[in-house]
Amino acid sequence: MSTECPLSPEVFTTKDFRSSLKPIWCPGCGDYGVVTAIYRALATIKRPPHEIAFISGIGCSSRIPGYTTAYGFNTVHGRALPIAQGIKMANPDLLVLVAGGDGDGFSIGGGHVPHAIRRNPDLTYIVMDNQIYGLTKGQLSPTSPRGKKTSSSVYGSMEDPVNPLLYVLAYGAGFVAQGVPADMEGLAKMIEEAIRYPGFAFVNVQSPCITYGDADTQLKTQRMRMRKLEAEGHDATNRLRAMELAQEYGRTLYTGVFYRNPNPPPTYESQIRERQQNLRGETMALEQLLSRKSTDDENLTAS
Ligand SMILES: Cc1ncc(C[n+]2csc(CCOP(=O)(O)OP(=O)(O)O)c2C)c(N)n1
Ligand code: SF4
Ligand SMILES: [Mg+2]
Repeated sequence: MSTECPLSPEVFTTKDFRSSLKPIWCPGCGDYGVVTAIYRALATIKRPPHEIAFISGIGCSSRIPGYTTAYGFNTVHGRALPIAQGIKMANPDLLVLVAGGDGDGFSIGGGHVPHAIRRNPDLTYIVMDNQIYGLTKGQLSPTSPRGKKTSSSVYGSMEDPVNPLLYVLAYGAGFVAQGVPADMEGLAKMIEEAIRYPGFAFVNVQSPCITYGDADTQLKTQRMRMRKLEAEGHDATNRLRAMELAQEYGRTLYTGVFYRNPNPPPTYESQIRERQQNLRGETMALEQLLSRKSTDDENLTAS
């Protein structure tokens, strides 16, 4: 794709990615911090907004594409990943970001996650994990802790939560990280790294819901609870160790890169490109295909 843009790539700042829409999240919602981290990451990537497509599902968190100047598509609940994959296949040169909530990604959309991972398109998937259905006024989500009392579980949840980190690691995601808006610098850096990773990259953001979330998930508490993987000396190329650490989800608040595949496999779109090139010359022209179809139809009617 042409990078002809009135702005020189050298001068991109966070402002170039901030749209004129004013976010309507509750004051204090963690998603404000996530969108700020995304602006910062995009400013370092230096791709103009018209080369970026930002796809989301439905939820408070899924409003995020509208707050950026990238092309945006606020799609259907749980269907951001299939739509993003289609967009990436149609135009592999676009930088495609996907975002949504824990409900969007691991409840209604949970079935799409393994298939996106095994195809390995070059997408960055950011989940704002607030352990609640925020938009629909605070019901249990797939990541709500056991015992959580909500409008849909007045006596407390009787289910164990899904572990998003272990889930994506188990299916083979090449880049897996977790961040918190309380550590803006760390979050922006890991989103940048996720975008730069050539393949499916997943960032779980513990993004507090101030309205329906628990006190121990809020920004102030995050600052005290977070433990940076880098400071713990974690080797992000060690997948088994990453899986061990990921088991601490819901107990220890690890932040940073859990896993980065040191030998990224080919992306889905690069394999498609290769196959198209290999098959060039063997494929039938459209007129040939259509005339063959009408002959087949005539034979079928005659028989
Ligand atoms: C097919 C369908 N089912 C249910 C809904 C209702 N609905 C909208 S958002 C949502 C859950 C949102 O939770 P989450 O994805 O965690 O996002 P959050 O609002 O917490 O950011 C639900 C159940 C819907 N819009 N479409
Ligand atoms: S309900 Fe929760 S998730 Fe939704 S905007 Fe308000 S604080 Fe954020
Ligand atoms: Mg949620």
